[in-house]
Amino acid sequence: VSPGGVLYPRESETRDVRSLDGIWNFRLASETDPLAGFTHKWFDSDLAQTGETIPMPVPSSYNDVTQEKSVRDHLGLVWYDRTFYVPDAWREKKSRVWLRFGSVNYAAQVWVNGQLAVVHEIGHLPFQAEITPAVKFGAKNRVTVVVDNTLLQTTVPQGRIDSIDTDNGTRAVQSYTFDFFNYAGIHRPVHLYTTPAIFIDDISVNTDIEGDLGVVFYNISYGGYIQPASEPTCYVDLLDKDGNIVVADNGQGDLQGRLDVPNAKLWWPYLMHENPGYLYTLQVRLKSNEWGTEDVYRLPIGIRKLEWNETSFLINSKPIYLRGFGRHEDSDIRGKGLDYPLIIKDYNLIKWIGANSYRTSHYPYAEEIMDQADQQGILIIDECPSVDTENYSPTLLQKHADSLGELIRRDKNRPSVVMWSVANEARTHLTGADTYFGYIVEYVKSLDTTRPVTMATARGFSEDKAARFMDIIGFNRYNGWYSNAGKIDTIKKNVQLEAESWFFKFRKPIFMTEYGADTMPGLHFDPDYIWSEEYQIALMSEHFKAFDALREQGFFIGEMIWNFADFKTAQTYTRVGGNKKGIFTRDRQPKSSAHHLRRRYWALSEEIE
Ligand code: BDP
Repeated sequence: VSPGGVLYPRESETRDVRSLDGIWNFRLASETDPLAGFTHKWFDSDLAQTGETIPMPVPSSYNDVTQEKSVRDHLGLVWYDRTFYVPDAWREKKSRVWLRFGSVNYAAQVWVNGQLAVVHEIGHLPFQAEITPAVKFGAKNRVTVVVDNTLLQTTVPQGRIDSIDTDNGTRAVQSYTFDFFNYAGIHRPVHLYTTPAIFIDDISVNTDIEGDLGVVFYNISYGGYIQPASEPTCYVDLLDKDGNIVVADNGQGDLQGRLDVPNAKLWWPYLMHENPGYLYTLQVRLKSNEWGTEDVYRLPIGIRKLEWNETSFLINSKPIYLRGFGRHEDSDIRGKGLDYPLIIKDYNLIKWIGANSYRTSHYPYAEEIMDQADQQGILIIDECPSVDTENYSPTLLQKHADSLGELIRRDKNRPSVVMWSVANEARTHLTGADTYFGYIVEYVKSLDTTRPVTMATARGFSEDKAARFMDIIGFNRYNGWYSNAGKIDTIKKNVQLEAESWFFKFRKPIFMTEYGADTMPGLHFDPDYIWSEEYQIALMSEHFKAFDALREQGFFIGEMIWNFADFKTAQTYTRVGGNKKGIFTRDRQPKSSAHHLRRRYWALSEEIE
């Protein structure tokens, strides 16, 4: 993990933020000479001289935007660039200038005016660099990004390059076992922003509850300080939702401290309180006397307390039952590109259906999506990009750990994040899985002890070697689908038996992280028959019976259906236009199952909360 923080760019009286989103220039690497962009320095020269570009939206995946298969199925490098102006006023203020990417999938190298600015590997995570020395103030600048979507056995997630025989000779193709399309490109917003010379680099917050008292522990780090100036001092206030100061700084100027909030308004999940997702603002002011500068950053925080034991998971001392989904960042045209209307539509659907949670299967979601979870009180199982993990190696372990390190650095202050998920369906029966996941969990614990660690397990409880390291055990199982397709009378017993087996083996809270059935909207069969809307409902109802029986036993803490919405996958004969296990279609219209789930989730909420 690169040093320093990755605080989301926020405007303040000391910080400017500009968006570099829009239409960028784009081109694929040359097919005959894939490295031509490097040898001919496409990042240096006027691109018009080195080849044709096409317009490409940022943020977006590039795959589905054109009419070309060569773009959709491209393997390897693609190049993006655009120009932007840097105001002269930024130089006058002696600002530092930063460039930040919300995420680029999978690996990226970035130049500003021909100077290498930053490299980053692993998609779905932000990265940034100070670019002050490279920018031209009061003038036009160029940013160039080369993106590589190649997945190998040592990337997170893993993939493989195969060679296939075609009519025109052999061709390298990307293969992967995970079940979602390997969309690529600049997926999330790009920001240019400034900080003062001495700046707030990172903020860590933990909260606790002592009776009516909310307690906020904070730890601030700064950057840009050069000796022998006297060290900067830090002032921290807490503001309520309306912007009133509720706890003023004690005036000591310490970087670490504790704020006591009498009669604190707690952060509650959706449907457990009339004001779910109550957020305070931590206002941090860093002052440097000798330099005469100040930096101000305002971080939204929620006051809540998590606890877990052998049978339950509690928020603010109340046991929680998770009603939710596995999801994907996925939609028509933009693929995994951030889309504001889609973000809000999805939360509206989540609330319409009465859910209180979801898992960010199978990678970290955009910060703009996470912000809404904080604000609307949706509980998040925050998953790193490790899916179908196998072929355990030291290189993979290091990168997997980095993905978690970067995820925790990004999301550690979010009240909505209530568990870390270290993998989806890792091949935990393989030799080495125990040492590997032992290390991974220890690493997560070294960074955060306030949240439980989990994993969406798919191996059986007798062969799995990793569940013992988890605080909470999630399992994925496709009863009535991949096993016993069409035979719903096998579901209830099997789900119950498996959940009980996990519990009695490990004495930890258990939840079902995936179950479901592919369903073609509009396909009807009575009596129910696989792929029909009737079958999806019947399969769900059998699961509900098992869940209700399990809830009575006291250790079963939640159900998450696979999937919230239909999504695109690689081309295979088991997928019709992608995975169809959504209870919403890909364009977010309800299948019959959505109404069925809605009745259950609302009834559960009334019964439990
Ligand atoms: C599970 C995976 C998920 C798949 C799902 C399915 O965790 O990514 O989409 O199966 O096959 O094994 O629908």
